[in-house]
Amino acid sequence: MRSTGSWYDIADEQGNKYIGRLRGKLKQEEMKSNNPIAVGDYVDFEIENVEQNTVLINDILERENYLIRQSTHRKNQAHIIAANIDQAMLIATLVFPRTSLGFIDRFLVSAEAYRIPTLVIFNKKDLLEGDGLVFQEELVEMYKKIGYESLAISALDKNDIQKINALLEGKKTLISGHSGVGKSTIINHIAPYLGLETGDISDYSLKGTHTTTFAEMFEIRPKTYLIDTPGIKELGLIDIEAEEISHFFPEMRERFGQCKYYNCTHLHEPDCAIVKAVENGEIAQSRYESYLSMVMGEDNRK
Ligand SMILES: Nc1nc2c(ncn2[C@@H]2O[C@H](COP(=O)(O)OP(=O)(O)O)[C@@H](O)[C@H]2O)c(=O)[nH]1
Ligand SMILES: [Mg+2]
Ligand SMILES: [Zn+2]
Repeated sequence: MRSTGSWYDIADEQGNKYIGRLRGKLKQEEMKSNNPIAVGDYVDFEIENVEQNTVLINDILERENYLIRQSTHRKNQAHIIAANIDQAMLIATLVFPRTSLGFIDRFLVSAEAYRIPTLVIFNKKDLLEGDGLVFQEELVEMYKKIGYESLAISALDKNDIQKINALLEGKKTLISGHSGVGKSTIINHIAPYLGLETGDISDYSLKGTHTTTFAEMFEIRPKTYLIDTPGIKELGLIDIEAEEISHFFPEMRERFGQCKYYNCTHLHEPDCAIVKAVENGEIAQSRYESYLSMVMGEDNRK
C-alpha cells in the first residue's frame, strides 16, 4: 500500500495491515535489478513478529504492468511508481495552474507504452467562462475522439464528483497531474475519511513542488483503490526510440502503413498520411505538435 524507504505498508486479502521489510536475500537481488518494490505490488510474506505486526517479504509476484518516473538527476535510473494498475486518471487544469497540452500528450504516450488506459480529466471548470469553457469542451471532445475517456469537472460540484467516483468503481486507479490541479481535493470528496492535505494555490507556486515522492495506495471501498502520487511530476519512458513514438499516438497508430514510405517519420516526407490527416483536421494540430516535440527530443514537460 505504501513504501517509506525500507519499510512497506502491506494489506492482506482480509484487509489486515502489516509493516514489512524485504528479506535480506531478496533485497540483494532487487538491488541488482534496480527494481524496487512498488505500491500495487503483490507480495508473498510471512509474519516476523506478531506483537509488532511486522512481516518479512519473501517474494514479489510478477507484475501485470508498472509505471516509472524519470529520475530528475540520473537520466538512466528509473523508479517504479506503482504496479498492477487498471487505469490512470490524469487531472489537468486550464487555469491555476495551466497544464500544457504537451504535458498531457507526453503522459498519454507513456501510459500507452505501458498499456495503461487513461482518463483525461479537466478540473476547475468553475473558474472558466466563455471562450475558456468552449476551448475546454473542444479538448474533451478531441481526446474522446482519439479514444480516451475525458470529462471537464469541478471538484466543487457534487454531481461531477459522483461521475468520477463511478469511473473508479472496482479498479485500481493511479491519480496523476501537476501539483495544485486538485487531486487531493477530489480524493477527499470521494473519501473524506482520508483527510488528505490540500494546498493553497499560492503555497505551491511560491514554494515550488513538494518533496515527497512516495506514492500511496488507498482502499476507498472494497476492491476500489486509488493511488496518489504526490510530488511525482511526470512519467518516465524507457527505451522508446523516436521512430516508435507514433505507435503511442492512437490516431497515428491507426494510420500505420498508409504513408508512401514504410519508414516515414511524418516530418517532411511526401505523401504522408499523418501530415494529410493533420491538414484536413482529422488529427488535431496540438497532438501533432506534441508528436513533433517528442520526436525532436524537446523538453515540453511543463
Ligand atoms: N475553484 C476550484 N478550486 C479547486 C478545485 N479543485 C481544487 N481546487 C483548489 O486548488 C488548490 C489545490 O488543490 P489540491 O487538491 O491540493 O491539489 P493537488 O496538489 O493536485 O493535490 C486548493 O486550494 C483547492 O481548494 C476546483 O474544482 N475549483
Ligand atoms: Mg495533493
Ligand atoms: Zn508519414
